[in-house]
Amino acid sequence: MNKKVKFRAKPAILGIALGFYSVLFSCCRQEKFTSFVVIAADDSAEVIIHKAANVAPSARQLAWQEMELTAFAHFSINTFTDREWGLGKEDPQLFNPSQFDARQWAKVFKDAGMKMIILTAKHHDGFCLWPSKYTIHSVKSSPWQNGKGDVVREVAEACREFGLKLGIYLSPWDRHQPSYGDSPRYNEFFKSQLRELLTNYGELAEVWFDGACGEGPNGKRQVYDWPGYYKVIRELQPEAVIAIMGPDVRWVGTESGYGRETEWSPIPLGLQALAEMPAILNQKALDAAFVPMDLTQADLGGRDKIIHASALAWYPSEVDVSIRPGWFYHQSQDEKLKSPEKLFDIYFSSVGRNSVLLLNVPPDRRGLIHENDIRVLSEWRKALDETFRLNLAKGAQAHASNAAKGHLAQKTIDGDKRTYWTTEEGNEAATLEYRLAQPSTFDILMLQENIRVGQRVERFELEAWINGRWEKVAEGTTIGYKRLLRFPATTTDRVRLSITQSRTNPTLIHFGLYKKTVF
Ligand code: FUL
Repeated sequence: MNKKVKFRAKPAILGIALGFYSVLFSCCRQEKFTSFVVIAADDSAEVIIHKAANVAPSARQLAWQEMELTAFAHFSINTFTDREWGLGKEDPQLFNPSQFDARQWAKVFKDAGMKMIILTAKHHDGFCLWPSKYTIHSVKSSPWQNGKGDVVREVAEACREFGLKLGIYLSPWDRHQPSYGDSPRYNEFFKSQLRELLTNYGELAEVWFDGACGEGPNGKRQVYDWPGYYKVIRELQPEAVIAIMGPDVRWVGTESGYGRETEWSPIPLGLQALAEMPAILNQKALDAAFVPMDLTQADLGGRDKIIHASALAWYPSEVDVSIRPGWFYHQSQDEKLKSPEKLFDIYFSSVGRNSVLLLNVPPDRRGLIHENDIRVLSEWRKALDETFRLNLAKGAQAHASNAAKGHLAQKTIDGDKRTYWTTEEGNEAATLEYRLAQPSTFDILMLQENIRVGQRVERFELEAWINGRWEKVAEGTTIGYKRLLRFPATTTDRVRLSITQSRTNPTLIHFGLYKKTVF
């Protein structure tokens, strides 16, 4: 259902005429703009590959990536009508959680290791979880807290108290708002709502835009002003990433929880009228030219893709999936939750495949996270903690076939995220050998590139010294921020990692070997 929405929205969005960059963003920090590069018509394949290897995340993209695990909270009028998509005609009187407690949500998510809560401030039905000045279709027309309540405020405060970041989902598609479909008027309304959310609730780390775009009550089709929306966000919340229908974070392309085996963060970008633009030197220019597009193919950033690109941008993947069959809470699904094992598998296929996992856990009609969801989350967390408690490569003697000055192989196991191994210029293939302190049994490999300088590794393999010879135990293509591979349990005191292909000199922050103790 959801996937369809994203596709259905596409043609309308692709048709949007984007404005050019005329207004300066006073808030934009002056830093080297490396998250975007233009490919010139006469660039050789070699030049293009080198350019791709040096595209790096912006500061807000890096902070976002490092969160790894984030929570989605779908909670709204749908929670009380048992629907997934409201019609926009629901009576606000229905919204009345009996024991609403945002602190309980925050504690549950914090305990599960999540770093942010993204709340559905407004879903497609238009009902607002905050008392917006621009509509009465909100919590203020509900009996909850006698119409004086504000879900967004309570979640924001709980996030601050528990050290979590806050994100908002604001659906551009609004089935309630009469001006929807009257494009300029609705766009003004939408931007006013955005401003309320971006000014009144403290710092936001992510703004999540779905692409759904239905027909308005007036029979007219709404044309969204994406560059105008981005501008409001950059002005008011410069640290927030704009996700899905935005230029900072990309939808992985499925809601199954399973990302790609080969997942590139630098990918070709569709840009509006690139040829007409003098240059893209900063974020505001990129925002103005960005065109949301369909990014669901198997490999988005391989050599065959970048060679034909006109521009490349750091555009990392987010995996959104629900712990339950639906996005909203339905009592009928209380026994249909994903198991801790399933979530464990999803973790390897999202965080372990260079993506951020956005796991939806919908609060129930009481306004609490249901006991069954808490049980699954805590068993899942326990399994992750036990599995990754001990890096069996720690304390090993590490040696690389080539290392740049100050970047020895030992840096991959020193537990310090600021230090890393890399090779001298011109060395794109290399081998790292680890002599473990004692023979150990492991079945998981964890690798992390130093994405601050870009994503580079294209192929690698892990071998173990068994019965006097090297045996291949695992292999992969991309690494990126984090790559996890599972393989049959292997016992040895000597392993070697070969990076057989890289776009320029490879880097590695972390090399880890772990043993799964559960499931
Ligand atoms: C979709 C929406 O239509 C769903 O209801 C849900 O909010 C999901 C995360 O995005 O496209």
